[in-house]
Amino acid sequence: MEFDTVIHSGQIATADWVTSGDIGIKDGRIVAIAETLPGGERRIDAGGRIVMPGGIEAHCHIAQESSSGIMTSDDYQSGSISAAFGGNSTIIPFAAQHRGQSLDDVISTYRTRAAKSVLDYAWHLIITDPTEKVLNDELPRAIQSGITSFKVFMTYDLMNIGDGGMLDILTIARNHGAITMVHAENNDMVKWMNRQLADRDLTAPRYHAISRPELAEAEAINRAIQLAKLADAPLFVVHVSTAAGAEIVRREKFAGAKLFAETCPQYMALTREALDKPEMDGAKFICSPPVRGAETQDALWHHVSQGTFESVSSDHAPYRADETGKFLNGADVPYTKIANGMPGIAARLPWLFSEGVVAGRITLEHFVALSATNAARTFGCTKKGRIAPGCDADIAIWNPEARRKVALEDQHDNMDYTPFEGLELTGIPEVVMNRGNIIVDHGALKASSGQGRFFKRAPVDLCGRSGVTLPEFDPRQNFGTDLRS
Ligand code: DUC
Ligand code: ZN
Ligand code: ZN
Repeated sequence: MEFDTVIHSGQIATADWVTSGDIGIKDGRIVAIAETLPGGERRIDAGGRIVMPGGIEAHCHIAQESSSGIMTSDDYQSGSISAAFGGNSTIIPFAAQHRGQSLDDVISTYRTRAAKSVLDYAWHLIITDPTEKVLNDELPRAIQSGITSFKVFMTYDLMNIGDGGMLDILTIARNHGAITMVHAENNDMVKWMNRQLADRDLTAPRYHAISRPELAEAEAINRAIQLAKLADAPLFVVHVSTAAGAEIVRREKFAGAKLFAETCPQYMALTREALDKPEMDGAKFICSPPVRGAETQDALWHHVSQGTFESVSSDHAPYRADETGKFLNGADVPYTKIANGMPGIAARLPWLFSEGVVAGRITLEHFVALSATNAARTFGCTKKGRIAPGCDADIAIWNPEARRKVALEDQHDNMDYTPFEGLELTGIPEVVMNRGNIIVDHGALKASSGQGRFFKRAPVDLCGRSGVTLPEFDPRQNFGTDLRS
């Protein structure tokens, strides 16, 4: 067979093995893996390099308005380019429903926005208004069209759908082969803390972290899991930021819940002291859930290396530190009026490689699983996130020894700061491919706007997990039928 591209003599890293060899690519697909392969219209010498699946960034906010109407600073062009420079071949941002909006409208809005992506993309739907029509008509159709995951919120008055709303969504997801992602923080605890702080005029950025206690996350994670168990539905807990939350996830997984989870670099690379920076610079580090203390960093690393988390995702939620983003509501406003989120789509994988693999906390195989393969499995990306014949040639070639310091001037997003400024990292993705097309080549962008494609995802594969059907919830006994029928 004549190959379009042969990647020659790399150290091929997958989620379960590392070996050296060649990869043959034809028509955008991986078609051969062998000790050596002949030919190739293009031959890439990967000697001394790691060849792995391009990352799947499964938690990022791109061209998305917050519930209070603040647009992220990245659109699909800058966001996807930044992702590619960070070693990703695929992005799964959110398409957010605001109350009163139909999901058909949401999907068509994001279809237009995403037309500029340089990488392949899919969406998780954020559901804030689970009306009868949304539940019984729009969501099943969305799943049918290959959008097989939703995110729901347990916090924020404009987004929180309540426990009953969650049960409804979880049930639709279960019945139609989708997975529900959850932002788990107890809304009333946060609101109560906000009032305590406001009464005392404590409104500087540092109080953002204090207003969202670790207990609020742990309580809500536990509640979300119990709701998912009652509905016998899969659940993905996003951006776990606390040791207590991670511990609950670990315990419930071990007990058999259909449970998946992620944490993010900011919870292991930063601490809440960042919010104390002078002159409102702390606002750059406002995100929800908030960054925590140094002891949390160690605990989360422990959970990453022991397998509590499927993924380490960026939660890239970029708002510039100016009047278009963080300070849209004014330069000196209380933390409650400052946009929530920070950039990180380019830093995620280099940081995880450096602090994880190079520092000896995780194996290279585990790095591949956390950055791509597990997200592919959990979110039904059947052709992505793996180096295997038949899969899309979504590949990243890494120089594992190159060193650099993170600096704003090297970023490709549309931001005016990086929260990881000055971090010294080892390991750089030098070449990034999407469907066999080179997107990034040694620091140069080779892609043009719009060459990424939407891809349909399969019904969610529960990876053989048994699930927990509680005695109280036996659909056949209670309803005389399996709810699927
Ligand atoms: N949740 C996110 O996942 N990202 C930004 C803010 C939020 O509440
Ligand atoms: Zn969230
Ligand atoms: Zn997010």
